[in-house]
Amino acid sequence: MTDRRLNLAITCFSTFGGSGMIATEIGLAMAERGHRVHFIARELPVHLHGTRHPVLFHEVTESTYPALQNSGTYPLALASKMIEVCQKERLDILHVHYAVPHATAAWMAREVLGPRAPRIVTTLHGTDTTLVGIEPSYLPITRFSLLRSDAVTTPSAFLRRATWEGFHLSPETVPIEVIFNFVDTVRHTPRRNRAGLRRLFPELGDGEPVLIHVSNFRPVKRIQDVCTIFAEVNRRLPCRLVMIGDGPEREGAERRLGELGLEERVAFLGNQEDFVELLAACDAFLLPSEKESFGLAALEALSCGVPVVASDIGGVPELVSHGETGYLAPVGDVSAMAARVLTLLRDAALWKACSHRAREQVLARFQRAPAIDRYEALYQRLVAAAHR
Ligand code: GMT
Repeated sequence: MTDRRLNLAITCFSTFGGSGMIATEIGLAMAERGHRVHFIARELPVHLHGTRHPVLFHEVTESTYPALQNSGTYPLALASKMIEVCQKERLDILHVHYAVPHATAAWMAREVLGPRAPRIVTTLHGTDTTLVGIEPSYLPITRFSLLRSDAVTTPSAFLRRATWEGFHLSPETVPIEVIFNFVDTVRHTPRRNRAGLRRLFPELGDGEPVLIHVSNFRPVKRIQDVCTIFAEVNRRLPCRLVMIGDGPEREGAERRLGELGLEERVAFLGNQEDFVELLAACDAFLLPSEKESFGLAALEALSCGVPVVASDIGGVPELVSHGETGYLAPVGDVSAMAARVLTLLRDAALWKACSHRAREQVLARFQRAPAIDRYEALYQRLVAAAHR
């Protein structure tokens, strides 16, 4: 059977964050390949802003009826929008990113649509398995929604294992395909242009190292560890820190760095749509997270040839090779992480070798096109099976 032009809808969170970014990239790549692509979401996903690709956006709107305030009607409104779009568009595939509550909304929609329902693909991203999904209030319905998905994927082998364990599932009950997250290696390419860093830090000395952290500043990211590592490195080797992203832990970090008298050495930039030039000019990426199913921002750093110093947890060892493209240390071991950063920064030959290998490994394992091929093949397989 020859491959067909697919009619595909994607649901994701629209804000900054890796899951929305990957979902958007998949949609855009499918549109580039000639498929008809819809996004069903609360708002236009940030990474879709300004796209020249012909994708269709369907906004999920919730009731403002007073009795329903704070009653969590988003999953119902989402399921209703999925039903509406499916009925109108005769979708082949509904690909939901982040299981809670997207996989459950997709299952509800499918129940209503009956035989006309599209195939459901669920991509788990991280805390939907390791934190929220396994909370007692969500576990039974999330587990059921995974069992009812036609295909489930994870961005790392770690998350696949964690999903089977956390939800008491098995390869027999829910087969899970690992499709690594990916990066645009053309956009994220090594270029050591420090002009942007100089604008941030007018006093930046030639050769003065700059560290960077990018995240949603949630507790799992251990932002205080970023501060401690930076303070420790800076004590021995004056350097700077760029903090990109926003979230609940940002204020505490700003306060702490202020108390340490380091505010002049740190730039908090908040959420940024395009920071690749700054990232590529930095000397080390810090990711001391408590949990991390993958670590997309670290992958972007590696693609730019920036070595990563991170916690040895979750899916991180699948993308950072200890001693080759960066260093891993136990969660919370800020002294070890600071020592590793110093080793890298003080040895130019070592830094260069790490940087080179980081780029090489990303080119070999995390390019966009092969990952998109895998998703496209998965969709085609599901559609072909549905027509048999
Ligand atoms: O799960 C989350 O906390 C949010 C999610 C996101 O939307 O960014 O992050 C997860 O998905 C990313 C994309 O697959 C991964 O790169 C992150 O490692 C993962 N976060 C965690 O596992 C904490």
